[in-house]
Amino acid sequence: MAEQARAERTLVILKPDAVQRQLVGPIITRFEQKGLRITALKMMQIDRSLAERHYAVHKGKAFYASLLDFITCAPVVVMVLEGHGAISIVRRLMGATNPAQAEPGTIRADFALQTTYNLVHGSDSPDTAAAEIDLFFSPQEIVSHPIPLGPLAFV
Ligand code: 3AN
Repeated sequence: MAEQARAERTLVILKPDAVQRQLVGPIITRFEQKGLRITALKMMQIDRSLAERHYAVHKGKAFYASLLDFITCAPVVVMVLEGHGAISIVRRLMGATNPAQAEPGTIRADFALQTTYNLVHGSDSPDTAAAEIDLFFSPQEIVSHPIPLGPLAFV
């Protein structure tokens, strides 16, 4: 029998370019169609301090300042997605960081042209996911809902 991936939660951010280009719906649709469940969702404006904490790992890199400017320039949509293997599945659906190298069929390949404006963020490991979820959501904002009976029971 094939090994089953563990049910996981991951943080996804639809960045300012996704909101301004009105791609929130199409991007969320891809995650939902895959079978991932939304357990938290909100629109917000990321302030400088939150952006610095979220992107701390990139401090010192050439693109750090422009990354902070961009993520704080306009509203974003943040969400927690849940499902078996959610962390790696979200990253595969997103595609490579540079949209020019992303596989066709991925979000970044299909909707974006350049790395600076690559539409979407997804946590890259279980530890990062836990820390990022904690950064953006209080426990009360995360609404766990069991998989209903019926076709969805198989995802
Ligand atoms: P990913 O979002 O694919 O995990 P990371 O974590 O390496 O990629 O980078 C975080 C974000 O920083 C990217 N989504 C992108 O917006 C920006 N970024 C990464 N590398 C570059 C780069 N070489 N030039 C400009 N922006 C970059």
